[in-house]
Amino acid sequence: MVYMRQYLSRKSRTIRIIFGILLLVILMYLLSTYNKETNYTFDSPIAARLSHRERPKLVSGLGNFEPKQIDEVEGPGEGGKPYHLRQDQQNDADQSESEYGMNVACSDEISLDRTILDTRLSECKHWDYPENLPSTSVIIVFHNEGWSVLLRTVHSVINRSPPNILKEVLLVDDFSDKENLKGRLEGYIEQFNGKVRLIRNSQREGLIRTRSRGAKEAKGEVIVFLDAHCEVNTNWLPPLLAPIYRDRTVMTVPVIDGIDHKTFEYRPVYGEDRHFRGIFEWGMLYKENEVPQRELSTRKHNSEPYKSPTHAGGLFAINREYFLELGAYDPGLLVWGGENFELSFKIWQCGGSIEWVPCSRVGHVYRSFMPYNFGKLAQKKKGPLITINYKRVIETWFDDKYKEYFYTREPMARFLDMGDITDQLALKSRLKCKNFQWFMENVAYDVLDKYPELPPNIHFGEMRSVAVSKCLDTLGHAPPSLMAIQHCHGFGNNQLIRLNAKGQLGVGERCIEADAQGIKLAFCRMGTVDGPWLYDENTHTMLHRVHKKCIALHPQTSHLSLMPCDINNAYQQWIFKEIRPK
Ligand code: UD2
Ligand code: MN
Repeated sequence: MVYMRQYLSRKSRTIRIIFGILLLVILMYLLSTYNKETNYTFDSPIAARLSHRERPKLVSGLGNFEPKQIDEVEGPGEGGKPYHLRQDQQNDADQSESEYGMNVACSDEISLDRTILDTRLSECKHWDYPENLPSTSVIIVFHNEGWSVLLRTVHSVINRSPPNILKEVLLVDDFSDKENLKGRLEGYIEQFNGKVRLIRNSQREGLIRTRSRGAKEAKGEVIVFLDAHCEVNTNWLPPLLAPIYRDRTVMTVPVIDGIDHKTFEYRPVYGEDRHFRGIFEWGMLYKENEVPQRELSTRKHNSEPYKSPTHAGGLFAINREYFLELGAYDPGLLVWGGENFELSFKIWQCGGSIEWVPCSRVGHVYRSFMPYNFGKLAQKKKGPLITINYKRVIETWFDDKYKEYFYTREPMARFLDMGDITDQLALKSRLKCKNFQWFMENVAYDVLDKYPELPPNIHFGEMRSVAVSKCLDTLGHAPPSLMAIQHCHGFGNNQLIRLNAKGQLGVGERCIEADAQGIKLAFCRMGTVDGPWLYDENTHTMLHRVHKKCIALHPQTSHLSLMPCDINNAYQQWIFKEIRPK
């Protein structure tokens, strides 16, 4: 009995001690969260948006991740300044520009660890993010990139990412044939002690499939894709990861600054107070539009993330498993183009969202031209690959009404073979994805303001002169530029003229207009789909209703201009002929 009592009192003492310790732990925890709440200057976007129910997820507190200080360094291209080669290096510069579409000779002179301009809003330095952000694989796919440009991308990621969050940089070589990329790369990346990993395709797959492969092979919880000619800016990674930490179905996109392809100058893309987001026109050209008030007003601070209908393609972060659950990219999309829309529509329509993150900045070199061909994959296809990709995307994700706008803008696409999209449609119904009308009303509500619904075409094809049997042609010149007359080649392209039911005459997304100099290719007036033209099916003349004159070809000079209409003059007569893809 005594023994029993002793036992009980010992037991209750233990219980009291345990209880005391527990109380102390709870007290300390409360004290520490109290400190966390009061210590930071700004509401963190993540803390601010976490509801009370979600808050316990924030197990390890908040951190700011800003570098202590950034030293000023002198040297070529330091601080992101432009670097100009000496006169006697000009040959190398020209040679590398024609090989790579950028001045790799200039890049070669600049340190792989160079400093760049911090282009962020000053507010950005004050945000706090969860300390236990998801581990991240940065995936860089490349095909025949310049050595120093590719490796500066890698160095910038290593130098400017928190080491405990950056799981790896995964380089995926899409079958490059340049000797240095084939031979020296393995040796070079040894200095990163396994943090940089390299895998290679055994045949050319194109960037889209190569990215999907990278996603499968990556080890991080989140994957971030970068083009192979980028430099990430100060503290770029935590702000990209925080929204994904909050919600794994958010894809995040950094703001893309420009790196000059001739001088490697690092330049901020827009001024302090302006925010842009990704939209599209009906020919599926990617466009950026100032963020509408409806979206801006949902935020408290100017540097907070905002929602965007789509993205440029190259640079973004996404939860790896979520990306794979969405089927990665449609494997039927080949090489280049349209994959940005496919992923965007899929994410939004199937329950996820896209946010652009002003506090995450990454520089990208826009090349002067595309230095590679599309390889064997493209040769097997009939017709232009990019348009085929677009067709797959719109046939999967658009409603019928919107598909018509695409075919009005890209009439030849109707005749292209896009392959089988059964799997894509099955995924769409399995994930119970919403229709395109929902997307247009709730997400991409600014698209129709800029690119209204398109009236049907009355004619499309080549516009041939009855007098000389040659065709109206843009000569591939950028607007504003004079139109000309050329041998009819029957391939469309610069000779694919469209006339719509509201009198707009155009080539692709551009319009044909007339002024004192002649008949010109011009930018269409934003937000309009009409025009001044009236085609007479009987006399074959093209009347400008405002000037009350007709398009005429000069018999001697072949110059095109407006002249008083003369229905019997063959130099004012035009025949439309429909073109089919060859
Ligand atoms: C833009 C995107 C790009 C991609 C493309 C459409 C940005 C800044 N860039 O074109 O990421 O979405 O639109 O598809 O948004 N590459 C390969 N295999 C190939 C061709 C290219 O691995 O067959 C690599 C290339 O080395 C580069 C990346 O893919 O690292 C993107 O190619 P790009 O830079 O030529 O595309 P870009 O910036 O013109
Ligand atoms: Mn690029």
